[in-house]
Amino acid sequence: MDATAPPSAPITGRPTINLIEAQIRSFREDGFLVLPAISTDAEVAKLREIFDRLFSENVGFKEGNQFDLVGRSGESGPPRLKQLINPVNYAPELRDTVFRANALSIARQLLGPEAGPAFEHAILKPARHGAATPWHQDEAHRFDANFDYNQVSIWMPLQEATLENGCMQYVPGTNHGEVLKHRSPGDDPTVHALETDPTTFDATKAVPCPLPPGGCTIHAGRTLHYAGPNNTDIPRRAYILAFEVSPKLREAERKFPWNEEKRTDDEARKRAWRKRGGVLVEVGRKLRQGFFTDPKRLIFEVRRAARAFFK
Ligand SMILES: O=C(O)CCC(=O)C(=O)O
Repeated sequence: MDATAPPSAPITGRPTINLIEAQIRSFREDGFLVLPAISTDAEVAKLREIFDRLFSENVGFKEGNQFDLVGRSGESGPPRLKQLINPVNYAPELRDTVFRANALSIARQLLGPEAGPAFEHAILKPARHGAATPWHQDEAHRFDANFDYNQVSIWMPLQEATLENGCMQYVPGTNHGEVLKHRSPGDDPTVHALETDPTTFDATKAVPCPLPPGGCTIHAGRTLHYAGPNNTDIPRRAYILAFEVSPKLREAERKFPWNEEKRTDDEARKRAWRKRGGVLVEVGRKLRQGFFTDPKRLIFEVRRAARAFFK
């Protein structure tokens, strides 16, 4: 999913879990891993309340940070796949969680000690009419194709995740390939989501990953994944923390034309908000996060800001 602004979330708690060698090997081979628990029951119950409030109050909408991933511009009707970018900016109590401490520790085991938070998001598939999240690779969403990315996403459901409500599904081994051709669903560039061209992979190899509340899946930036529609009477909520090592400028040029074509309503709202002074808020959030202390990160951030400005 899109990484537009880093969360302002120092991580203070101590991790309570560690991966073993076999899990690290399995992640490297398959591009994903499933853990039965990364948080506690009490924390998950509290997070459910927080996210239900953030989604019902539509926080971040004017900043372009809350939107329907599969909605079309001008379409009326209830959203079918709501996403909130960097919820920690709207609920500071999310800064200090067992989930965050464990997720960072796991990310460092998988990516190396220099890995840090990249961004975070929450996804709500409403009861009965929650839409499928199309097949995609997260790296395809990256705004600047001319960097090499090394990232992991740690996906935690806030209730049981099942095939019926849209648990995560992965195609093993796709983490070793290139970024595949993507497009906007229905070839409509006003839709935020991306989908992989279905002729470029074999979806019959998908592995569904049902989970208890507070369990997690971990996937790499190129691992192909999908989550089905929510056909149950209960909303399917997920909280996702993404980590990365500072992206490095590539030698060979690369293009993600599907992103150049995008014309989403949330991006228009974000641009308008930045012009009204939101850009200062964003810089403040990045400063708090320490994004300007690592020279490689700084090059990446400055270049990204310049591209967003001149787009
Ligand atoms: O929660 C979902 O439906 C999809 C999540 C996803 O695509 C991701 O975390 O990269």
